[in-house]
Order: sequence, then structure tokens, then C-alpha cells
Amino acid sequence: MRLLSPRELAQALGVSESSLKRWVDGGRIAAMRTDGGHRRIALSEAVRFIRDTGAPIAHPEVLDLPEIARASGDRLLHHLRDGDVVGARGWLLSRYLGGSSVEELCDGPVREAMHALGELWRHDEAGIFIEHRGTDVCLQALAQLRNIFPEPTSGRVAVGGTPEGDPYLLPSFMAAMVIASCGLRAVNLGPDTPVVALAAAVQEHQPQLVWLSVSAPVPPARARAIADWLHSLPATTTAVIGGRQSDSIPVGPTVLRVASMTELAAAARGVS
Ligand code: B12
Repeated sequence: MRLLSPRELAQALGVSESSLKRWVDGGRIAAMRTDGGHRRIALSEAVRFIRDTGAPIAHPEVLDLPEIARASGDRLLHHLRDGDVVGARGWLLSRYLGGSSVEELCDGPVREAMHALGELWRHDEAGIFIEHRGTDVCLQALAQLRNIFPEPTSGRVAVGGTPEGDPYLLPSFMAAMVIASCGLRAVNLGPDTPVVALAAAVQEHQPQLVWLSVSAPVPPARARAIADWLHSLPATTTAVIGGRQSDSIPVGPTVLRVASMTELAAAARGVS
């Protein structure tokens, strides 16, 4: 994680260096000291301060986030449709720095834009190519956002993924991001993951939370195997299942069925 000097953060926010140092010394911004006694501020702490106070960013390039300057009022869909990675990154970063939570962004604009992309192929032959490229642009933009989260401090871990035969990348990636933003370390096994691989990851990481993201229909035999595995998890592990096709997995009441990233965030905060 990048460390900023008070002068750099002051320049980024368009305030004087002495004001910035006063905020650090007054405890409004957490800082560490170098061996030589100089103050250094983690980028994630600068992001927390900006989100909490609504401080405008005068010079985003000083924070290595120049794409914020390009964030337009256009809908996120336009950036995804046009394959504009920098625009999509700037769009999401500026909303996040403006105070939106990761789960709000995922359940709101990102979901809305991806659903709209899914309608394009009905009207346009290029729709399928645009849908694939839009998914990749969306992943790149979300990944950059995840890079500026603080490192989790709780020591708690979550493990999850998407069942074998299910190609959908974004929902499990989003689940990992939401969980990481709640302070847990999230290990995402991604799409097309067999139950044995999920079980091996649980064995190694001993997670407090397990998520399963189901977007494609699961054949009945595989669905039963997944349900059996979820029910075999220790009672101390919170198991969460979600996604468009999650109803195809016949789970009992010990597994939490959720419909949104907002509900997942609530479950993650419960264990962190
Ligand atoms: C991108 C995409 C693809 C890509 C995926 C690329 C990739 N590697 O990820 C590819 C090309 C693989 C694909 C393939 C197909 N697709 Co497709 N696809 C989409 C599209 C446009 C976006 C999917 C997405 O990422 N959405 C973003 C996510 C985040 O939104 P979401 O799933 O609604 O998730 C939200 C909630 O459900 C919840 N949630 C979801 N998962 C989880 C998990 C947990 C743990 C929690 C807590 C919450 C949660 O939170 C999310 C945010 O709010 C959708 C459109 C749509 N409506 O979603 C079509 C869509 C899903 N696809 C569709 C179709 C028809 C297909 C194909 C059959 C096309 C074909 N003829 O080949 C195949 C089937 C593949 C399969 N094996 O099932 C249809 C499905 C229609 C239906 N009735 O089921 C859709 C709806 C498009 C449409 N309008 O017709 N697709």
C-alpha cells in the first residue's frame, strides 16, 4: 500500500501542508512515522478521510488516481458499452470516494449496467461482443477499486466461489470485494469451481464465512452434492448462498439465502 507524505495529501486535497499536519496531529487522520520521524499516511487512510468528510479532490493525479478527473456524469453503462476502462474506473472511484459503499455500487449502478448490457444482443448483432468486453471492463474497474481498500486487520477469512459449470465471473468477484470492504480477508475461487476445490480451500483457510454465487442453473445431482457440503460446514461458519439461480440448490435453514450484496455485507459485518 502506497504511503503519502503530508505535503502530497495536502496537494491532492488543495489544502495547506500545515492544515494537513494539524489534522494528523489532532488524530483526524491516522499516520505512522518513518525512522527519521516524518509523518506518513497510508493511501487507504487518505481514502477513508475523503469518504468520511466529503473532502473534494483537487489533484487526483497526486494520489495516482488521475482517472477521477475523467469521471463524467454519464451512466456507467456508456463506459461499459464503449469498452472505456479508464472512464469506468473513474466513474466507480469517484462514486466510492464520494461515500457510496461497495455493496451500494454493486447492487445499484453496476447491476443496472450489466443487466442493460444483457439486453443489447436482442437488438444488435454486435451485442455479444459488447457484452463480453463490458464484463471485462467492469472487472478491471472493480479490481482497481479493491486495490485501495485497507488491508483487513481482523484475521478473519471468507472463502467462496461459483459452482462447476457456472461461467459467471462478476457476482463472486463482487461478493469477495464486499466482504473485503467489511474487513475480512476474502479468498475468491471464481467461476466453475468443483465442490472438492471449495472443500479443500475451507480445509486450508478455516474460514468464518463461506459464500456461494449461483448464476447458472445447476443439474440436480450436483445441486444435492453442493447442498450436502454446505450442510457439513461447522456450525461456527456462516454459509451464505446467493445469485439468480441459487434456488436450484436445496439448502436448509442453516444456510443463509440472500438476494443482494447489501445483505451479504450485513452477514460479513456480523462475523467481523
Ligand atoms: C455477461 C453475461 C454473460 C457472460 C458471462 C461472462 C463471464 N465470464 O462472467 C457469458 C457470455 C458467459 C454469458 C453466457 C450466457 N448467458 Co448471459 N448474461 C450476462 C449478463 C449480461 C451479465 C451477467 C452479470 O455479470 N451480471 C451482473 C451481476 C452482478 O448481476 P446479478 O447476477 O443480477 O447479481 C446481483 C444479485 O443477483 C446478487 N447476487 C448475485 N450473485 C450473488 C452471490 C451472492 C453470494 C450474493 C450474496 C448475492 C449475489 O447481487 C448482484 C448485485 O446486485 C446477463 C444480464 C443480467 N441480467 O444479468 C446475461 C444473462 C444472465 N445471460 C443470459 C443468457 C440467455 C445466456 C446464455 C444462455 C447465452 C447463450 N445463448 O449462450 C449463456 C448461458 C451460460 C450458462 N452456462 O449459463 C440471460 C439469462 C436469461 C434467463 N432467463 O435466465 C441474461 C439475463 C441476458 C438476457 N437479458 O437475456 N452471459
